[in-house]
Amino acid sequence: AARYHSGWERAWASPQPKKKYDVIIVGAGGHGLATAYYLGKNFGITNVAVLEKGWLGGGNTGRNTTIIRSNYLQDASAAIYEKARSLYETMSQDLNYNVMFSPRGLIMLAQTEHEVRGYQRTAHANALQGVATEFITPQKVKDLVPIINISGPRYPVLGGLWQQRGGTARHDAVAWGYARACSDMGMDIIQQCEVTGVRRDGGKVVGVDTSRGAIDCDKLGIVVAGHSGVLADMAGFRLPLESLALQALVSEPIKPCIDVVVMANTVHGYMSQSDKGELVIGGGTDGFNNYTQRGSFHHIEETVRALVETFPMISRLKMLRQWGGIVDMTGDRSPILSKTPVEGIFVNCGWGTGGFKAIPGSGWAMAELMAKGHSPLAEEFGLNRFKEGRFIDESVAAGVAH
Ligand code: FAD
Ligand code: PYC
Repeated sequence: AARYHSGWERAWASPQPKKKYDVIIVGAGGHGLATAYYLGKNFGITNVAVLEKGWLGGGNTGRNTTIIRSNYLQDASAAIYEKARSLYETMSQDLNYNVMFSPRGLIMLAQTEHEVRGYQRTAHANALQGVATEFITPQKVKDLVPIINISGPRYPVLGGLWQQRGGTARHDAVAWGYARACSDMGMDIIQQCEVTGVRRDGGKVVGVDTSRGAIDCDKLGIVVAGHSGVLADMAGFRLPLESLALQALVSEPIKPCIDVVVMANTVHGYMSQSDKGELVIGGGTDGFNNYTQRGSFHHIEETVRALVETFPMISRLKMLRQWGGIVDMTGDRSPILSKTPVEGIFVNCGWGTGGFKAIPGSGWAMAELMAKGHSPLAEEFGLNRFKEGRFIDESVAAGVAH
């Protein structure tokens, strides 16, 4: 007799690597998989392999706190993040995979006069960019989040930047949905396949060395978040990035008590409630560069202490588990989507603490860049901006303390 757990179809194939592909993408996180997906969907390029050293979605894509918003200050950022947010609206239908997109609304609290001015400015910029946000009063914040303490003690709530169509999605499902769609298009997603070297013929890429042998390619996309510097080193160039751990934690599950996402950037904490009832909580990055993909006690204490002032009821909660991911930080807190000094190698990195929300827009732009050599959405995010001093400063919109 068939057992309950038998007869399941594999969502994606598990092929042996071929000798050569038109395109290899290193990293089966959301950005790598979305890049592969749009290469196939928008440009008909399907002789593609996505190589992953661990399991797909096991990097930051499966470790983040799933916040989706597009309330950035600069025009180039608003364009790519809003493209991503709008693609999230129809992602479940597009992939025929339920990614549980939940546009429940998001508030960034203003808890200093400086933040009031900053977020009012962002609301005006967003209006010009066609991104729907508004600056709301403390009373409206309280109406939206009854559990909040708006009167202090150290930092009273003075207002908030509200994005009604911001929210969350199920992070693993985003990776799984893209992976299944890529596999259905005939692409090879190869897990447990670590890239250990990049092979060049003079100034041009010709392939990679991996833990499963050498594989040739015409074009290579490096999409490995916190390990971007390591891959760039293999290819013979440097990237203006630092890698740090960013941690998060969840409480024990409780009854529904907060149905929007709240970010409190002055006290350095943010919170939403998962469908299971856990409060999903995070704060700033570790204060030193590191590759430790795990949590630490000081982080729980710092983050929860900060949030308790604004949400006193969480002082009674038990925390259930914590974890960390390695984020890739640029100096201007904006991503890099770019050609590189090596012909045929492209990088998509620098999403730092905020790239989950960007996955579909980033994949869309990176695929266009790799297929055509240029992309309007990626234009401003090239490596040349660091030489030209043309920074896209999003240190406030990043929302997470660094
Ligand atoms: P990843 O998902 O990390 O994928 C990269 C992959 O490359 C990994 O699977 C890795 O194993 C693989 N790899 C590395 N080296 C090699 C190699 N040599 N060979 C083969 N494969 C390799 N963003 C938001 O927008 N909202 C949030 O609420 C949010 N919260 C966050 C909370 C935490 C705790 C963390 C850590 C991050 C958070 N982020 C958030 C940021 C977001 O998670 C990342 O920006 C995003 O997931 C990056 O996706 P990626 O596909 O580039 O990287
Ligand atoms: O980018 O919105 C964000 C975010 C929240 C928490 C971590 N990143």
